[in-house]
Amino acid sequence: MPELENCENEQVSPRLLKDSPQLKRQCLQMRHYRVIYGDIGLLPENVQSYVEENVRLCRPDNVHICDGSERENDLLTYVLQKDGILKKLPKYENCWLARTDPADVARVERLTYISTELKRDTVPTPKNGAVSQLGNWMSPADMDNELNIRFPECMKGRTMYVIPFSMGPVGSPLSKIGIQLTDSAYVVASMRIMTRMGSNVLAALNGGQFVKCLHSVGRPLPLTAPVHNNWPCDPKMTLVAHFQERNEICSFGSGYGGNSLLGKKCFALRIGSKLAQKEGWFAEHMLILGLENSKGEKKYIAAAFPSACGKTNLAMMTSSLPEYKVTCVGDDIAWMRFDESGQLRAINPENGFFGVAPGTSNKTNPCAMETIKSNTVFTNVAETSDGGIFWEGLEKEMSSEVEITSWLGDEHWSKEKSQKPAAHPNSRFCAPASQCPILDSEWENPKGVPIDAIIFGGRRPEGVPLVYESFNWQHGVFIGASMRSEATAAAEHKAKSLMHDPFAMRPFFGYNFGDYLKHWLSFQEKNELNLPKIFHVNWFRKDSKGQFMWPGFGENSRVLDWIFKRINNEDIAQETAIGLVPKFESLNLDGLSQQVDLKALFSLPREFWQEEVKALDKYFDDQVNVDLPPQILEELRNLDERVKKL
Ligand code: OXD
Ligand code: MN
Repeated sequence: MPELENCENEQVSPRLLKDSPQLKRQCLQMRHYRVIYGDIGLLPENVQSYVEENVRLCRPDNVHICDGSERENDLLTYVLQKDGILKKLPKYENCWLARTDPADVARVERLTYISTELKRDTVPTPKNGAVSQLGNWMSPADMDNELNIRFPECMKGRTMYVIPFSMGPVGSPLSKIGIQLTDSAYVVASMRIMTRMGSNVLAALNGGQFVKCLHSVGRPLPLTAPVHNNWPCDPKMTLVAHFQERNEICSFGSGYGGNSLLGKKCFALRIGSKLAQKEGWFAEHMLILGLENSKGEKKYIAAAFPSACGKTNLAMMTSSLPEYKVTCVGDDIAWMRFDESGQLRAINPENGFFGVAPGTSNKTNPCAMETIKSNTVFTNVAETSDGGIFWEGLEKEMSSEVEITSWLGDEHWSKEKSQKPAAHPNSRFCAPASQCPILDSEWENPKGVPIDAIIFGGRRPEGVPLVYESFNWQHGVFIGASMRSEATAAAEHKAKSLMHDPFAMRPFFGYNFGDYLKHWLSFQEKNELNLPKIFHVNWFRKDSKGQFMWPGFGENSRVLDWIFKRINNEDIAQETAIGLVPKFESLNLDGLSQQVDLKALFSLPREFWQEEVKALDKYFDDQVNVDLPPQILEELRNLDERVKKL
């Protein structure tokens, strides 16, 4: 095991410290905690103060300043194995399995808050006292009280890790820097994959501003109650707070994914969307893919789908049309900004994939399977007796000889006899982007990639056609606002219920959704901008027998082909009540793996669309109320008129 650096415990006069910043730095290392890794004196002054302030609050025994090195990673995996949190998966190279407390398995939306002085800056006021579905607000003063119940001494007996990280390529003008303080080594190991983390980030920070990210699992030592699965957490006290006015995130009680890897949803979307509104750009829940045809012509597309709707599969798609090659820039988040020539450009602020494991296989996503063969942390998947992993969807890809141990530790799991799935439905792989075999060559271009189209989509079993294009930007914004999808296991909601999920951002808005819509609409007033075309897709329509009407996965390239040609303004679209759909002969169906009924796939049942208009009207009226921009209402009225004529 690597050597640790030791310091003495010692008390130093506060007056002396005040007089000499240099002495203060040296003495900091010798207070009531030990700096066991790194040199606190080398941190920029503003980072040092942030660390110091929270050391005083959380009282960790040790402080570890992350440098992102291999040596550090070896140390962390050693500690995590010793603590029983990570288990090596010998079948693969440098792959690890973590199993959480079964009470800490997903994002907790109901415990996730945005704090602003004015409630209306966070959420629209719903009609008739209804509860907002567009975010949770708490005043900064009340939130500070909540945090004061939780954070004091919460890291006693533990190590506080200081993680300097960059969202986006280090030094890109589109990137932003955060400092996360956490008492979870699992979080450090995951942040190392999901962000650019380490000493070079501090150099790029160069004394500038950063987003403050404080995280604790909330289980100081010695423990006062048992920990399940060696996974410390405190579900009863879990709280994820965002202070928009001070660019600060505080998360308590959960070690899982979006609750604890604060660069992802908390920073890149909730804090990010507010920064984007202020600074004139977009922080969106979108994948970014490159699409190149056989003539070498290339387009980049950003696509928003709710959690667990196949974003990773689309971002890494193997095209079934041989004339197209898909490349991946990102699978979850896009930061986009118009450049000086009016072209929208996007970066993926992340550095890895935190993908939903179940359903991923060599059939559905061979590139993801290749990506996760090494250097990957798996969480809540099942384990096989030959030292590998298993989840629902891999049945045909493993030998019948091996035994499966479920994520809950059921050692002889079998589909037939076990009541529960082998892997948790929200189990994940966390893998470096650099391992993706189809990673786009421009994915780290500090200027971003040029975006030619934006796609919105969701799981819509009924009524919504395979693809349609908006009439214009404003209509496109309306389509984004109108997104609905079946709930999935990524958060605590019941699967299969149809939820409104505008822009796939419902759990991630960092400010009032009405203002968010105004922000999107404002770009149509800027004539100098080359606004991308906007589309809506639905791979999930079912027939009367409950069968999917479209094969999906690689066959979705046929839809991308149509979108590609529409970006080039080819005359292959026909107008309908809801938007432009393909002239049927323009969809390339050569060699399609399944017979499809195009008429049914594109049908627009009048009753369905009338109900849809009603549901949207009610949703906008109840939930967005007076904050709904009039342009969205105008689009809804226009849709209503067109649907009447169906
Ligand atoms: C995710 C999510 O983890 O959207 O990407 O829940
Ligand atoms: Mn997501």
